[in-house]
Amino acid sequence: MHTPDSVRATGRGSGDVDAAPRAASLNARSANILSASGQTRRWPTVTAVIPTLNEAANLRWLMPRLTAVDEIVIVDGESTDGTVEYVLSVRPDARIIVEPPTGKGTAMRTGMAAATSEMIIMLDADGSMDPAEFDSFLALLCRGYDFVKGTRYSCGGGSDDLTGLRRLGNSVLTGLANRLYRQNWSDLCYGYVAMRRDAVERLQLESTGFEIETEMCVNAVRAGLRIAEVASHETERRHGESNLNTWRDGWRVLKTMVRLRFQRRLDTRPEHLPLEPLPLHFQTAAFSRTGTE
Ligand SMILES: Nc1nc2c(ncn2[C@@H]2O[C@H](COP(=O)(O)OP(=O)(O)O)[C@@H](O)[C@H]2O)c(=O)[nH]1
Ligand SMILES: [Mg+2]
Repeated sequence: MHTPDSVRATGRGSGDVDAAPRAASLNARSANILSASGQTRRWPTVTAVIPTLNEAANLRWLMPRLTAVDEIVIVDGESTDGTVEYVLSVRPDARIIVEPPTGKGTAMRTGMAAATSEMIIMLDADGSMDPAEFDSFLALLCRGYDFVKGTRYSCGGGSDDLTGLRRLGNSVLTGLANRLYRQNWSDLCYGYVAMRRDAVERLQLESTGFEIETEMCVNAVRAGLRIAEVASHETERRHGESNLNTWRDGWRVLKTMVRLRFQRRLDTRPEHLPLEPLPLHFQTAAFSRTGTE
């Protein structure tokens, strides 16, 4: 994993075309919100972690929509299409980590380790995952869940991107994971995921490729994390080709979930705190705040 000398952090500058809406949005996030019980609660800080491999064309769609986060971490696999230059031209405050293109899993682990906010949201750079859904993930984390995974198979979710073969493979792998780990998930192989930053270490991730999504889910079980699914709609990748190979990566997912099933449990949290209801004011703020248009 790459160390901080490859991290570039720059201050906000005049080239930041979205500075005004973002500033307004961040003010809304950091404002204290009066709860029903009269106590004030604060939105947690949020880092978006985004792996990129030649995604400049797609980032023209995504970057202007990343208004409601406190930190953006881009882990770039030495893109040759101007990905890094584009990000810095519109978001000079983004943190960019460049490392060899050894797989999405490696990139995500690097990004999670670099994130500094209380909550982390992971999404692809290809424009298939909409930041307008951030609040659905964050609301569940705020209630006390540690790990919230998007699902394209519950009411309100969907996919324009899955081929028939991938859909079948995902369904078989999800069913198997549910058997092996006694879960009731509806979608295993989906990379739109959010977690508390203190969950990162507990997950003890080692994957290098697309099987990282499976490893995150099954290690969340093995570590005793509180897991929730939330509906998400995946659109088609906007430009370019997927880097995923259905057979090769499906096989890696299968091997990962079977291998981990027979390893010792990870350190588990002794007991869960009760889930908190979200006060009404907090909910209202959650669903009116994301400025993505
Ligand atoms: N840094 C880095 N990012 C990668 C690598 N492989 C894939 N990605 C990124 O991971 C995300 C998911 O990849 P994608 O090709 O969209 O896979 P799909 O969503 O499963 O079709 C995209 O944002 C890619 O740019 C890699 O080796 N290094
Ligand atoms: Mg994708």
